Amino acid sequence: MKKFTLLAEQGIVNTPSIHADPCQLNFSHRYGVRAGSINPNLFQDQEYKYGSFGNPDPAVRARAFGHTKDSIEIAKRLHSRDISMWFADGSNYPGTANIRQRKRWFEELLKAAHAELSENQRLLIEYKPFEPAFYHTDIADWGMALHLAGNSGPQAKVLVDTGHHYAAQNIEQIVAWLLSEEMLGGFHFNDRRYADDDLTLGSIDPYQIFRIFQEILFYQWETGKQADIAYMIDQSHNLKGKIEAMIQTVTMAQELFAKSCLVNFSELVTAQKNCDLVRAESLLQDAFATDVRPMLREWRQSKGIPPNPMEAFRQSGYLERITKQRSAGNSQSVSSYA
Ligand SMILES: [Mn+2]
Repeated sequence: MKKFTLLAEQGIVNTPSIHADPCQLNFSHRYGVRAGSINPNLFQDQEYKYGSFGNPDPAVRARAFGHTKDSIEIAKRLHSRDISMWFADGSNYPGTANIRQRKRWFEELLKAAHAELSENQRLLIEYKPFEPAFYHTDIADWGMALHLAGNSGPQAKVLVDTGHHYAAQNIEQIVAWLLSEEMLGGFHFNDRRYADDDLTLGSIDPYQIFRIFQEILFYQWETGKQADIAYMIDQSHNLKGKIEAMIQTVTMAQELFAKSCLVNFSELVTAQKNCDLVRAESLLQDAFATDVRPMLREWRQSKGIPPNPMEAFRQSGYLERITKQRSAGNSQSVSSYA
């Protein structure tokens, strides 16, 4: 990915897949990439059927916390800054879970997890309204995640997965509020049509991602601060080739980010002040409608990478080579809702 797009230099690592030997992940020497976020897996084992941090059984809560502690330790060894916490915890039927008690357990255990961080590490708390739980989810929205992050300590921030909202929810407004509170820690990017579909970024609604980038750039322009955000990708490609889908994602993100850079913020502020609605709206629409692909091709060439990453990848023959090599080992599959 880095060779073809210059981006995507950090990978998300799910524990416990690397429990056996974290040093296997010696990415930096082998491929010039680093382990990015470490994600404790607190949802796959049957033991977590009734929850992890919110499980009524203290032994299960202790196990979940122990795994979180181990994950933070692995992150330290890999020089990984962010530990991303996503919980499948919730319930399927009214009356079956003590919502307030579970909230207190989350408060306690996330605070305890925060205490394990080294001073440069961060705890990112992700939210999701439903699935796999279909009645209540313990961290269902950004307000709950914000409360828990604030309660945990100064190094805890909120992680926004673009697919983890109800349809029609205004995600860029959530982003603007979290930026304003200096509580936006990172993104899991993907696109969706119905629920948490984990489709390729911008495949359904590219204007949505543009509007998110525009809010970030507007914040930076207005405050003079650099937003410290981990940009991550959380997609699931069952039908598309995974590498090609990732190249699509990165090039789409570059295009949408470049478009959002074209918004003239001083003109936008003036239009907003004067309640010139059409002018303000047009500033976004014109930027979004601009074809930035020729400029990106030039930028890539200036960096010594192929102007068309997808074409270069297809011509490299890498996929055919690796497919042949790995075909025997691909019979196992792992699924995840995160
Ligand atoms: Mn996610």
